[in-house]
Amino acid sequence: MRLLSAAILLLPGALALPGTNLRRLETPLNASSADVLYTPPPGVVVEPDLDMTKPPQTPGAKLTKIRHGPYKITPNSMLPMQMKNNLEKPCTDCYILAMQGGLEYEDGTVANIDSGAWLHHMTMSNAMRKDIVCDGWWARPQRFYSAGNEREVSRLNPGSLKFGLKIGYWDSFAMLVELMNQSDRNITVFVTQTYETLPTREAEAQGYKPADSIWMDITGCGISETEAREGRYELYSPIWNSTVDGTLIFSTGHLHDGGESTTLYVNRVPVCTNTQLYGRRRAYVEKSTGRTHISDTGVCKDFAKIKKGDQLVLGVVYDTNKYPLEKSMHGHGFEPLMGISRIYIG
Ligand SMILES: *[C@@H]1O[C@H](CO)[C@@H](O)[C@H](O)[C@H]1NC(C)=O
Ligand SMILES: *[C@@H]1O[C@H](CO)[C@@H](O)[C@H](O)[C@H]1NC(C)=O
Ligand SMILES: *[C@@H]1O[C@H](CO)[C@@H](O)[C@H](O)[C@H]1NC(C)=O
Ligand SMILES: CC(=O)N[C@H]1CO[C@H](CO)[C@@H](O)[C@@H]1O
Repeated sequence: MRLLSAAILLLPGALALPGTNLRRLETPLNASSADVLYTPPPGVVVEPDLDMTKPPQTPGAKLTKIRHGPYKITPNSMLPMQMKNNLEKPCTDCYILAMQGGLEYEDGTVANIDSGAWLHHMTMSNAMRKDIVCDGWWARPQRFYSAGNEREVSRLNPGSLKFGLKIGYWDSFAMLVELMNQSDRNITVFVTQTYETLPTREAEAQGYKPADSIWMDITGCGISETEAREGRYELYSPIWNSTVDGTLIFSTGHLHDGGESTTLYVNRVPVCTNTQLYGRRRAYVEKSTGRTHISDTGVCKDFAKIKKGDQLVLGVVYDTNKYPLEKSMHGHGFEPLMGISRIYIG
């Protein structure tokens, strides 16, 4: 059951459930979620939230938040995998410059660990584009965004770089979500995706070029999950021989509790390390136990150039002496591990 759901998670587009229920709302972030408890250690850069109450970072751009749901979750349970196809897009004939997933209650306040709600996983894909790494006859739709409960921002125009995901009429978005309720109440939540977008016709869009996403995974083109174990250890992805040339624009790392960092190697040279931060925000501290969970991932920006034939490997470090594993949702053992880095290239 668990494996099946994980397999489906990484194959958005493989399965269609009816009843896409979309609403467009513009609500502020809940203050408690934004409550920062410490500054990242030296060398770790965290991308700021996309904040609907402030003007977008990029001149000429617009922020749009799209809500998906409602999802009702009974106490003490994991909602079975939910798949939605043909999602509302934030725009057409435009570039997506930045994105951020979220989870909120009906009234728009943030739903997070401090009230028992977890955005366990969300993966967004575009059925009109092929995955660059897993591109055989079994090619998958391109996974262009994903988040665990850390809900990180991905940005395609950091610094002076001008890239975006170019979205046209035919692009078709799908989303897979896995949600968890650790509270003793029934809860109703909405998954949100906030986009910063720029119409291609705007003067500010001049000089922008389309980007793609690269999904590096310790299970290669597998189901992204591997068995949890105790101790300090490293896990590696298979080698991917690049089939593209370009600039590595931005990257994030996704690990589960116990994880310390992900590192991307190009021809065996480390080019980027994404460090996981635990409990940097109040919403990621369990109220009853004080236990902290991954709240942020350090990002890399404009960090390398690659050429066709370069060999890319993702290495991830787990250290369960430092950060305890997450107990299984199913009564015994631990949740499986993940090791993923999403990288944008243009
Ligand atoms: C939102 O933030 C306020 C103020 O910090 C807090 O009182 C409230 O409980 C939060 N709501 C939720 C649903 O977490
Ligand atoms: C949750 O909802 C179900 C029905 O939807 C109900 O039977 C149950 O009593 C509710 N639980 C709580 C704790 O409110
Ligand atoms: C990647 O390239 C190396 C050396 O060029 C080659 O030995 C290897 O078979 C290639 N791997 C794949 C999966 O194509
Ligand atoms: C699976 C899970 O997260 N269960 C939790 C649900 O909430 C209760 C009460 O807060 C916890 O005791 C469970 O561990």
